[in-house]
Amino acid sequence: MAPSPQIVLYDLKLVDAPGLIWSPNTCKTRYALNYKGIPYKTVWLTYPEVHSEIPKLTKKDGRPTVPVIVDLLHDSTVVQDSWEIVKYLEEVYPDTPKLFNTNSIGAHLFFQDYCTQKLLFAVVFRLVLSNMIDLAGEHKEWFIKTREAFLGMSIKEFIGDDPTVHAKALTQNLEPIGKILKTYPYISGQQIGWSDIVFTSSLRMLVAFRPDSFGALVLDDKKAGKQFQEWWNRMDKYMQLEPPCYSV
Ligand SMILES: N[C@@H](CCC(=O)N[C@@H](CS)C(=O)NCC(=O)O)C(=O)O
Repeated sequence: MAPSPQIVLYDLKLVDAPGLIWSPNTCKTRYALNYKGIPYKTVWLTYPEVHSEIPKLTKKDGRPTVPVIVDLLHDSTVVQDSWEIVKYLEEVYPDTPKLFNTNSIGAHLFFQDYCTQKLLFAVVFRLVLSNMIDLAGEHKEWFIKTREAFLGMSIKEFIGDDPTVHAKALTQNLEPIGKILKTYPYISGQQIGWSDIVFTSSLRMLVAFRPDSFGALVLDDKKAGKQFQEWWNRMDKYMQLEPPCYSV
């Protein structure tokens, strides 16, 4: 019999693309749960639902975001933020495969920041934002307004006029990561660690909205040769939706 879910994962859905896995921060938690083999179920929220439902769970002010988990095995503990969640899972589920191998937590945090700044904000978000707007359905106006407030500029300014600038920046910012994969099978070394989950999750947004660019700019990256492709294949089994045995 399929195991009952131990965790409820709150994830983000785009109205015109239900079931699409795309949100980088929620992917980090999803792939960590997959890697650790912890049974979970997903509750999908639209952007406005994140803003109406998440504060009820977290009882916190401030910008409501997902991922959030509710741990049904531990007094329905609520944890918000992908970084806080992985630290929680490492501590509360010590018998599952580890993501902070040995004493490397600081290096994983540094790499997470690198991916957020140099891949997601500097490049990927700019490449995919117009695709996201197209799929926001009835929430399109809301989405544009809240993104412009968050970015402090218009979408047009943020995206810029020349997409080749972003493509070049991606190639440049991938270079140090490709170098690691020339020597090691995983970014974390001989085995998967949090940095691998973070990098996969940052790329997921590009895969979801611009698979052509993902192929051309990442998998076929000239300097890395086949390294990104081979690493992506190694990570594949952890990148699934809830494994079927986990569904309720
Ligand atoms: N530092 C947070 C960032 C979470 C975050 O920005 N989540 C996005 C989805 S990837 C979100 O919920 N956005 C809601 C909004 O911007 O309105 C984490 O790592 O969990």
